[in-house]
Amino acid sequence: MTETLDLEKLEQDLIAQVDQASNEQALEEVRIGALGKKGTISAMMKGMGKLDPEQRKSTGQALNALKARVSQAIATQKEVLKKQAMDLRLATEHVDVTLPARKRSEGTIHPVSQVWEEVVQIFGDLGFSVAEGPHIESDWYNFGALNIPDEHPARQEHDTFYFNPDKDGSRKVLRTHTSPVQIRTMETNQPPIRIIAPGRTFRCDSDQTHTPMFHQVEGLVLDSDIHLGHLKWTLTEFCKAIFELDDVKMRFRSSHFPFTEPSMEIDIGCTWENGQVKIGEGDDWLEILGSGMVHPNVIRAGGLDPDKVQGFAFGVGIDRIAMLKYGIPDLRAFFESDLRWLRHYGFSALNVPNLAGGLS
Ligand code: 2NM
Repeated sequence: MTETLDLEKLEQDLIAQVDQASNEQALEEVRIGALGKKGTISAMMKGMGKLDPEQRKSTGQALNALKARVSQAIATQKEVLKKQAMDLRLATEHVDVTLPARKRSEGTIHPVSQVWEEVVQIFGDLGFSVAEGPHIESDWYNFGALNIPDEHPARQEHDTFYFNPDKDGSRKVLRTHTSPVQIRTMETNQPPIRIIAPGRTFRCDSDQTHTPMFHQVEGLVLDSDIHLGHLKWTLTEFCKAIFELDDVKMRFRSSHFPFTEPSMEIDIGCTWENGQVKIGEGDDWLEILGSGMVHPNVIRAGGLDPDKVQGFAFGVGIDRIAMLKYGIPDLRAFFESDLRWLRHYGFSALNVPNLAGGLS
């Protein structure tokens, strides 16, 4: 009788503990306390060895039944606690999918970067690859190899930034054009060569239309049979593509550069409508490109044989194209890092120029 009462009391106790367990950890402690190796029910089961067979049978049955009910109560409580925990997470960790995904980026792509990328896309489509080289150059790569001898007036015209003399007396320069990249390319590649060299260039000059650092793309095509027709077609295609026009009026005007012979400056037709330039048609002209057939001395300086290899080269100002194409009036504002200017003239970083999308 006392035995039965003890078991009833124990069951009430355990069930109360189970019901009071407020989390899975507390419930697990209750389970260990009752059903674990050293738990109350387990201890009572072990103690049965001392009972006589009759008692052992009835007590055994009672204990097994108790164990089953307590186990069931624990399992039920476990489900309740699990659901509570999940409900709490769902209530506190919810995501409002109607919120904007991410704040709009505050940065913009600089017009120079935009045009740079457009030029790379256009020439990439024509089979050109991109070549790069150092900003600090030797006199040879910047001048000598380009058929500009020591006493040549172009050295003054280029307003070169010179470094202090090295130990051997030679003075390095900040490259005044990207042409040194073409020389380096000739030294390390065999024709056919089709490259453009976009990059920063430096001249000691600063006014409304000049900044001491500016951006150029130069190009070089060399093979055994390249002629003026290739130059004209390539640069006409470039002008149509960069200004996003089906047709563009062009003029190839005889000129002079030390590194090309013959040399041409290329103008495109335009009109002025109340202070704004309209590109592609009209009776005025805008100078856009310098170009020519690479001088034999330059091909030789690049380590190639001018009797076997010939081709054309050209140069275009990226900053100037950006001003014309996107109607930006003052060149100096390009490099002042004024956030209002950058927000106004900048491009979305997600709007990457490509020919299929019409560039800009
Ligand atoms: C220009 C105009 C004409 C030019 C020449 C070369 C080289 F290295 F191949 F000889 N690169 N770029 C060149 C020719 C550049 O810029 C107005």
